[in-house]
Amino acid sequence: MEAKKTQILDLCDEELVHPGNRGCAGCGLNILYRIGLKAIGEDAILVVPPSCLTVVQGLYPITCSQVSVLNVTFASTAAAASGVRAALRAQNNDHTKVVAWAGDGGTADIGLQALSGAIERGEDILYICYDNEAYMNTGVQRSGTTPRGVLTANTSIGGKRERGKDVAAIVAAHNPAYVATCSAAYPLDFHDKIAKALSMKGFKYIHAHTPCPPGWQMEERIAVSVARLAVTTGLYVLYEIENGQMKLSEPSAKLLGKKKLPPVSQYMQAQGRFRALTPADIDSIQNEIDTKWAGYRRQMTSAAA
Ligand SMILES: Cc1ncc(C[n+]2csc(CCOP(=O)(O)OP(=O)(O)O)c2C)c(N)n1
Ligand code: SF4
Ligand SMILES: [Mg+2]
Repeated sequence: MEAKKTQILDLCDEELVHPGNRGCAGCGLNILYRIGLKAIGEDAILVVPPSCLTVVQGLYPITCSQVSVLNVTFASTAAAASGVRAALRAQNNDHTKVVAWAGDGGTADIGLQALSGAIERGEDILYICYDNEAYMNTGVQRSGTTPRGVLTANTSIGGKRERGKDVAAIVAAHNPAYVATCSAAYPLDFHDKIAKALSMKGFKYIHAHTPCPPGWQMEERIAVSVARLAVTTGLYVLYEIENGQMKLSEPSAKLLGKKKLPPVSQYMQAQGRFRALTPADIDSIQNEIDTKWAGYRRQMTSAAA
């Protein structure tokens, strides 16, 4: 049976993130951090590498977070989280949750081998990657997940040449207990996926798309609507994978019933970082999206037959 979906008024009143941190206005990470901690609760140890999240959390003794946080080196997040779980096990503590929370640079690039090892070992941890699609904390350099054509501080004219890595698919290929994708435009979906993941044993992974106004070169006030467009145009797909079975989550599943999705150009034109893309580049991205959704529709039809 499907678990009841959390509505905004069901969220716990307690704030584990205080207002007044150093995150930019319109930051998608900030939205998910506040709502995510409501799902995680106080009995948790967060493991966080260098990233905008460390800036948001602040420097001891001034911090916005009401949970224990272990700051670790850039490459070691999943290995350090494994060590925290082992230390808790040695204390016979099976109630404290261990949550690694890292950016795309710390996950897709330098932290990838530690992540792969922790999944293979089946460590009992939840790993959350918030993906703002670049190294934002250090001034917007391209990361492994930066999409092709995006302009960053260290890409030349024409933007990034390579495709972005699909980290959720890389993780899913390891066959962990749970994989899900989320978006800052759907924070309650993020909340419920965290709650579900934490009810399971073994390695759980959540990949969350988070808009970043300075890095994506857009006004703060449109950040959430731009993140929502990534989902409603079919570019960024929200799903869960359990026991090897992929299931579209509600915001994406709803798109299956639509004859036509909004064009992806709406998403790209709202952001300065895509300005190097030509109309032909955008057409080719649109074709990839159309092909992907034709595949989902075929799967749905054959499952119903
Ligand atoms: C070994 C090492 N190399 C480089 C850095 C500098 N550094 C700190 S944060 C960061 C960017 C992190 O990017 P990401 O993980 O995507 O998080 P975001 O800043 O986007 O939130 C870098 C390169 C470092 N701390 N350690
Ligand atoms: S640079 Fe981007 S990710 Fe970092 S705090 Fe600002 S909006 Fe958030
Ligand atoms: Mg990043």
